[in-house]
Amino acid sequence: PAPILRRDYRPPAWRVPTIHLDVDLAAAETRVRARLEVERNAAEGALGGPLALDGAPGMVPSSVTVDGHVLDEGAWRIVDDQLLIDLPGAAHVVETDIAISPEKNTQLMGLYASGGLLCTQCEAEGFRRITFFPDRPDVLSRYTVKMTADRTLYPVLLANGDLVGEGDAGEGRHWAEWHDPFPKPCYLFAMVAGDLKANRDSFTTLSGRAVQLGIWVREADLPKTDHAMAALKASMAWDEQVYGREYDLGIFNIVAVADFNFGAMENKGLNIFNSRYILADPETATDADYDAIAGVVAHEYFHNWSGNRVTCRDWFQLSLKEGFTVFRDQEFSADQGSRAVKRIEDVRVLRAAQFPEDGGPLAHPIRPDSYLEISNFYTATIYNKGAEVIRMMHTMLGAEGFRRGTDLYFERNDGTAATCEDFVRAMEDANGADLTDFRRWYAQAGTPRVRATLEHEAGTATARLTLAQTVPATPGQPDKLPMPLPLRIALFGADSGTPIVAERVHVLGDEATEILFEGVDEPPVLSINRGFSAPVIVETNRSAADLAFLSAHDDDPFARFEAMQQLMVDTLVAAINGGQADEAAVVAAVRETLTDPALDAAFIGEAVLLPSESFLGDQLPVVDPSAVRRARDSLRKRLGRELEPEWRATYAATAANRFEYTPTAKGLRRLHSVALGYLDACGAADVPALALAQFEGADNMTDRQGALGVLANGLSGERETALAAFYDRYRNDALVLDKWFTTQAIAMREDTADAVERLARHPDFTLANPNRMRSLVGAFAANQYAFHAADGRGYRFVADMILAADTLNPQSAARLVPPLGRWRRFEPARSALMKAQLERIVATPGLSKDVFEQVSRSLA
Ligand code: B3K
Ligand code: ZN
Repeated sequence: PAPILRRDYRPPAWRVPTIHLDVDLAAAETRVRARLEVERNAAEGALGGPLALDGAPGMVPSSVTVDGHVLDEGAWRIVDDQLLIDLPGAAHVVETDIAISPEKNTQLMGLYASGGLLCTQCEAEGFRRITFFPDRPDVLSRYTVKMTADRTLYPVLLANGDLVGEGDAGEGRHWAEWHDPFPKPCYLFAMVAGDLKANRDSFTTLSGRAVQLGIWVREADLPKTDHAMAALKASMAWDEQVYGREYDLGIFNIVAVADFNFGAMENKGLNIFNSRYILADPETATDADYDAIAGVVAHEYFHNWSGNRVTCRDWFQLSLKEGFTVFRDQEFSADQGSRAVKRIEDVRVLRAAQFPEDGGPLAHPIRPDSYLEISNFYTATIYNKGAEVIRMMHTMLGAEGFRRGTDLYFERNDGTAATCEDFVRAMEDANGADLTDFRRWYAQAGTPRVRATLEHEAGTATARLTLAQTVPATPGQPDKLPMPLPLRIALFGADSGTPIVAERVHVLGDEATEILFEGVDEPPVLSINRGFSAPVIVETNRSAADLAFLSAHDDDPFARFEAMQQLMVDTLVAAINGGQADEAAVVAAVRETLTDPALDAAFIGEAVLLPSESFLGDQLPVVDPSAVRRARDSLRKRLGRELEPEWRATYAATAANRFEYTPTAKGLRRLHSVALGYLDACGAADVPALALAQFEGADNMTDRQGALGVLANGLSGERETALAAFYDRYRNDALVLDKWFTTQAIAMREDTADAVERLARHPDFTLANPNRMRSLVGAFAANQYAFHAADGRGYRFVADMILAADTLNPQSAARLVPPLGRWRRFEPARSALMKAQLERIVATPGLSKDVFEQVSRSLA
């Protein structure tokens, strides 16, 4: 298949200002009659030719009508899944009629069945699986949708916008008609039919309009919707306060479904969610789940402006809505809880998912230049690096300047399909700024490296900071230009322990620069990229002593965390390379953090954790997962042993009372389980019993899962007791059962690969449900040591799963490819085994475009 290129963009030949859908819903067969008012696009550069309506493979209309006349079969044709109709005039009414089968739809794109529900997912190109339509985001239409269905099976009928009519349809059926006054691209269309109950609430907007809110779930799940509702209302208020953006319809509905390809979808006025991002109560959801729910609810809500009111011209502009909206949800969450801990978590995600992508065969700029299958580009680069690029503009322009920029962006582009360029230009115009070179962030892939060297001259009391950046070559982009990046920098006095140069933002625009600091009369310690102001890798000439100092004294909590991480990384990398590793410095620094009364538990719980095995692997030119495991394990045990009294004291001091969902209580729970993990590492004989007691006595899932995770890594009899008890207790709760699979897939044990192969044959395992698939296979592929079992059976297993899943759900299957795609990073034996599996996959006949694209790029 030929790739789609960004530079080939042309405005559409035809516009579709209005569409009426008449949908007769049933799981086996649904009939869709569409009435499109089309007009030739007069815009400059627009395509010419016949009306081309996208469809899916095998789709054939049972009739096509133009201006009320049924066309003969010869008057329309299907070419490459498009319905082509030659139209004589400039405006016509085109009607099509088609039957589709939701229950046979295993891809979960278009209209599909999930449990007893019928629901839709259209982004990016799912609408063409429902009806013939120009399925591209720059065709905006007003939708009227009439749904008819069996009243008993589907008592609730929902679509976008406002309910404009409903009634009886005879023979046990009923109908509802919805109208959405806002023109929208078809990827934002949604429709749900099912036996659902609503948690109802309301929100009064800034200008005093009342909005009816509904979160629709199965009746039994209603008690688990309060947290999502609170998050929705908080998001609505936050977007008014921080961005001046008000909700614009009278109704805002959310529906939770069990089978969903990703997190959630921002359909206008009718968000559809993976149930894992809605349902929560203390018994079944962890604190991390609660936080993720609030973040995703906010994200989808914020899309109402950044995505829906202003949408994307084409899919190459995806980061326009996704990067910006991730930035918005990150800031929302930071404002709701601990800003420092939120930033630490976000940087962890960036480093775990985006940096490896940017350094591997799938690297692409946040505004890509080509794709085969757009579903493959919903990546950490588009989302998370995209958010970092927005954040850098926020840092450089300041909060007020940034707000002026977004105001202008919304004002200029409201109701249109815009580009990344429109966003940057609004930032420039609102601030009189020049972002010419900054635009390279949209065009160039690869994580920049910044080398920072600080030299002190005691005689002249000066310090000289040399900064140099390089942007590595990535596939298709051998040569790069420097990219302007804002670095927050401060200096601390090593003797006085206080700041000696206050924080400033330096925008490194060139390849190299020098900054001179005067009046530096004691040895300075460099604090740089504070708050992770730029998404780059910073290398410095700081000693272990400097890093230990910063981990105890920096006044930026993120920088404190970062100094500790760097100290740990330096120590572990030295150990992996068989060199001199200063473990004692790490032990001392962890002790200091652990016992610092000024620090809160949530922060401590993050700071004392060792970097993950995969992150350590990313620091090495060639990865030997066994060497990484050995070094990390040895340091973990030493931290456990040498600080045993401190871990015991911490464990006791963080013991919870009754469950509360507050930042303080969350932090205590986090540190409690971290302390248990270190006690386990020290090998104390009472730990399995302690963990089992925590497991059994817990009144919340965070404590219970924390204890289970510790037990699952070990060999004790308590391990089997707890895993069996967990299964018995939650076997009927799919979201919790996912945790049971994941806990075993991420276990740090020698036999994890065996266990995972066994679990794939468990009666509760299925590839048909994306959450379940990810809970086992995705989690396993992220367990570096287990996935990279030296005999290659982890690779074979994941390749088998990719091939099996591809016949059902290509989008989900393709998401399992990147761990294998990292084959060039591993020692030769493993590397060859990984490559052989990719070659096996690509040689398989009948592969989807999704998997083909990811595997062939990985091998290129
Ligand atoms: N916009 C959707 C993602 C759609 C993914 C399609 N493969 C959810 C989100 O980012 O909010
Ligand atoms: Zn999004």
